[in-house]
Amino acid sequence: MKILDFVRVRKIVQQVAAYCIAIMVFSLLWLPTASANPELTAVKVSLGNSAGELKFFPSNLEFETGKEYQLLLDNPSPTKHYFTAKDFADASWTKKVQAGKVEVKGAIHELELKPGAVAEWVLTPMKSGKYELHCSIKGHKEAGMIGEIVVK
Ligand SMILES: [Cu+2]
Repeated sequence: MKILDFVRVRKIVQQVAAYCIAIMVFSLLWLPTASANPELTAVKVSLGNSAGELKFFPSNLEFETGKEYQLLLDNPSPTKHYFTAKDFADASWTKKVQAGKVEVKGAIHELELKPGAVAEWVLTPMKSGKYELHCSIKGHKEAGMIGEIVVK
């Protein structure tokens, strides 16, 4: 009888442990998106890369009108870059741009990101079309720091 109890208790302990591990793994998987608003669609764009390539990663972005996006920009490169998409910005409604502890409200046309910087641009594209994206630093656009934003 006692041995049976012991076996039962051990089974329960094992089950609880398995649940705990499952919950831990689950929460770890969710951690990167836990702070993000679930209503927003996150789109990540890197301005250059650590190798110093003059490109956007990715360089082709797709959006849908009327949908709210969280455009997550980062600059992993050793030089500063711009995310310039004036026509796209004009065709969108910007809720905010957040960088560090500063939140900027209102119309935004381009963002400058220094090396290692990250910024969040929350916007809703309002007009479909094809828009140009480029970096405004002299010579970067010509070197390939250009992209296309398609709004459907
Ligand atoms: Cu650049």
